[in-house]
Amino acid sequence: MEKTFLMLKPDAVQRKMIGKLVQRFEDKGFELIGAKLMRMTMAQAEAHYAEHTDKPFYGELLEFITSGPVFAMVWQGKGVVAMSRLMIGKTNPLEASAGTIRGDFATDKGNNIIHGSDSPESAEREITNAFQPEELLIFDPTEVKLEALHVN
Ligand code: 3AN
Repeated sequence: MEKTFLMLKPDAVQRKMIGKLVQRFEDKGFELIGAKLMRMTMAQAEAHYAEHTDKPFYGELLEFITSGPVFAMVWQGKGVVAMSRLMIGKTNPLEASAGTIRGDFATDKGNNIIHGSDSPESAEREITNAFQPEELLIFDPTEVKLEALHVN
């Protein structure tokens, strides 16, 4: 089953938005299989943003993401990578539609509330960078269905 790495950035934690942002993904129907408040080390930040090394904003990016606690999460579900990117909205707040997280809560390209993996391969790499395997639950949708059948 597909997984994605979502990370509420230091601005979201500071603005006390953890609850309402987690709620959006729960409401959508995805499964939360791992979550923690953490402070990214510089090494983790560099690994996370490795593809942006050449960008002019790379230094700012590292400085911001290590500036305070982040809330790192692993979510599971069908199409969770693409669908959570839709729910997050475009990087440029001028292009992020109302109703998306960035459209509703962000005004800045850098301090933009939340990160979401852009592919299942990135998700795998980003999850490994932030979580130990034993910090993640194993969620099997078929077992959940069977359990519900027993109850009824
Ligand atoms: P996204 O997070 O929407 O996938 P990417 O992968 O293009 O965006 O960029 C990674 C992060 O770099 C963004 N989340 C944003 O915080 C930062 N960023 C992107 N473009 C800029 C920019 N022009 N100036 C400052 N920061 C930027």
